[in-house]
Amino acid sequence: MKFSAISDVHVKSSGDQAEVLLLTFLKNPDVQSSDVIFLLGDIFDLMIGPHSQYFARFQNYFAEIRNLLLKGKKICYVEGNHDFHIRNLYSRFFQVHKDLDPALFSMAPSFELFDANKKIYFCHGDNIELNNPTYKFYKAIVTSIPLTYYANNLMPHFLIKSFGEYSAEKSRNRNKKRYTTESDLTPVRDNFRMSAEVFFKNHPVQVIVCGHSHVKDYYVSSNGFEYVNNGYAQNSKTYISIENGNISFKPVFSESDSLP
Ligand SMILES: [Mn+2]
Repeated sequence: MKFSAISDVHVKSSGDQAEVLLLTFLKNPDVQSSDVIFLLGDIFDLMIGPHSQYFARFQNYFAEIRNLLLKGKKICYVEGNHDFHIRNLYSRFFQVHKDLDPALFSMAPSFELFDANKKIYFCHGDNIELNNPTYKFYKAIVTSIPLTYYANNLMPHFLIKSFGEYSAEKSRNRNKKRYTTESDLTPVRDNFRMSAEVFFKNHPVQVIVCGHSHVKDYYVSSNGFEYVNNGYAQNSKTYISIENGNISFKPVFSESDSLP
């Protein structure tokens, strides 16, 4: 079996470089020949709640998802910390597109598959990350029952949009600071390797695929598992391919694509 996975694309608006990358990934013939396509969170920089405005704002993306589903492709989506409370958005998508098979699309906090004698675990990465109490607190709040209800039923779309523009600016500055030099990357990379080790102890699998850290990494543990992270997609310009249990990074753009 062949699996293709991407995360942390952080599409802000239609037509930006991140969207070009995402659409090129979804149209890539190698990706389209996969048995399952995994979208592992933070695909969008801000998508919260089931607002149908997203269908118009990101019409190219939804058109491509429609194309893939029409071809019978399976898509698995894990919500990230920038794109969440979107389960009902996809329910609406399938209500509008009644010709599509909703069984081809799954959304879950993580996915576990068995192929080529390997148990492969797919997640966003925030669920396994250790040593980030501020983030854990934030996550507990935004996924709490009252806020989930608010995001799904009451929160107006324009409020999310203006909040997003504000927080995107903040995270741009933070990412610039945090992820530019090697000395800055190493602690994050090592914390994720350690997080994978701790996860593995309680949950033995052969492959752990995640994102969230924005640090691209492939690590073979002496305990007998592999950990792979595609990093910040706009930097790496790659995706993760797992074919018959063999893991590789593949370029999103082929020679014939015009590179951004
Ligand atoms: Mn994230």
